Amino acid sequence: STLSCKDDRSYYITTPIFYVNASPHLGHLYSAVIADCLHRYKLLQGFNSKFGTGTDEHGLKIQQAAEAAGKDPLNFCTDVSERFKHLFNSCNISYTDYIRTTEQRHHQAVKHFWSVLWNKGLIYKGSYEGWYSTQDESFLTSLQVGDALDSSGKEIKVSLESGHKVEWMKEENYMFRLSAFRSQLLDWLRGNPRAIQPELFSQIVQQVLQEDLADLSVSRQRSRLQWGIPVPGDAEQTIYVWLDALVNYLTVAGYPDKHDQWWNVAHHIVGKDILKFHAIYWPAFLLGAGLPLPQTIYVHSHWTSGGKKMSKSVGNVVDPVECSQKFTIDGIRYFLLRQCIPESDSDYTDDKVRKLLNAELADTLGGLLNRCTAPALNPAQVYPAFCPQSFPYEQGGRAVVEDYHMLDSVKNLPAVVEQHYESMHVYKALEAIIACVRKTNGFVQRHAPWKLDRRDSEDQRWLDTILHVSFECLRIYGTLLQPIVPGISNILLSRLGVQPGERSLADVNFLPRHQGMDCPFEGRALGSDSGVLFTRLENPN
Ligand code: ME8
Repeated sequence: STLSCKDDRSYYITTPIFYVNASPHLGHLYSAVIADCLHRYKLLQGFNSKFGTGTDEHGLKIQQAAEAAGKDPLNFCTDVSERFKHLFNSCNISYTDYIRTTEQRHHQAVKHFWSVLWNKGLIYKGSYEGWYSTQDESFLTSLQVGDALDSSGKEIKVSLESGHKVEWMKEENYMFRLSAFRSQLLDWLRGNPRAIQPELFSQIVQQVLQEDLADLSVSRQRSRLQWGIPVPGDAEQTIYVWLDALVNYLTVAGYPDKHDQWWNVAHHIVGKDILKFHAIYWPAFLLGAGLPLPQTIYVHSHWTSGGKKMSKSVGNVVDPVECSQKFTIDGIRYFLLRQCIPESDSDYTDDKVRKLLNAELADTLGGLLNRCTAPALNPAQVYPAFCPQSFPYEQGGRAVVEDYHMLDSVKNLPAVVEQHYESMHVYKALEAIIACVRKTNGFVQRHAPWKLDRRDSEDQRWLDTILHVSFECLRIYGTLLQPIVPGISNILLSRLGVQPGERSLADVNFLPRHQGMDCPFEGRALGSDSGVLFTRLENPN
């Protein structure tokens, strides 16, 4: 059937679409960088990859923010949406579609989607009574609500999960038959243990699904909420912003009439704050509409600052534009992906960024490239030749057993990295890469090529062989790092003389000379740019 027919060479990745009630912060950039990394990785693998991001512009929260700013809502949304777009452009987030929920194509998709659910009898008119958090645009049960004091010391009710204020609401609404989907959702998660990753989050969702699900209110009275898409056939009601927002993933895929190619290979990146919407509501809507479920929902935890979740309402946000100016764009991309473990929160400090980037990008990776390309060791400035007689230790060459261990690690590295990318453990991929870079530094250190004498022909061949092996390692590292630090990888590969058409994963073929094959790079002139990958950051204090 067309529903199960997957195009093996297509891939579709999304970020959440971000609320435009305030400017972007580092947490938003983080989700975008993960998605960008996976998108670029798929392109390197030869996939046809689509990457959607954008802004979520409807709902009560935006309506109130625009009112508070004294602005027309659409102008208000356009201003902030442009800020997100500008941030993503400046950080090399290579999205292929930037969606705004105020666009016409999206209105059409949402109305169509609503009508499908309506025609299947999954939406009915009812009355809703319960807690609502405008900040989270979320309905909560009394078990999810607790007591707190607001800033003026007044007793209020808050969401236990987010800490945001909730209010009691009672309205005539349209309701979606969420309760009918509980067992189908459980079957989906049990049958697809990799549908929600990491595993921890799949467990959390399965736990929630042990209990009955209540039906979900999917509209608000127009008198309360004007800023949104009207319910088809009932202008007195506005569609609930989360139903509206989730459909963005379909809009980008070409819904309602040409979404098959992309919709069958969809992957979502989301923060754990919006797990319920993506892992329960969204799959239930899709099942209801008779559409395939996403292939993977990749969930990540939060960046905190001063121990608290970075958020506009707490006021502890880190400005990503400032960060990229202080630490460079590749620097901040590297830090975000290297530091954050999806399963747990990470606290941000400038000091951590500086230490990590100095150690890994400047000293370890930059140091290796500098050593191997320095004119003192490489006076001809070419990709050095490998001498098959100098290397193998079984045949009287000079390599030692540790060198063979290093070669094995580097040879396996692309497969290791691939496996970590596929499970969104980008930090593990980076850990594996940097461990190999250290091994190559150890290899150079061990054989101290600077002590060899170029006038002695045997020494010279061994020196070139050491450099050739190091270059081959660097070529692999540069190729694998492209999705993470595209700028630095480009400097590195260009310095080695590796051309833009030789940088895909199909080109990695590590150290062919060691297996008696030709190496296309040997003897090539090095790139003339200095090859400074990352300039050490000074401590400002
Ligand atoms: O929830 N650490 O939008 P939003 C890491 N419009 N990631 C963070 C973060 C932090 N401290 N803070 C935010 C919405 N994020 C809805 C989504 S999707 C159909 C609609 C990231 O502007 C993370 O991805 O509040 C989180 O899920 C998202 O931004 C929430 O962004």
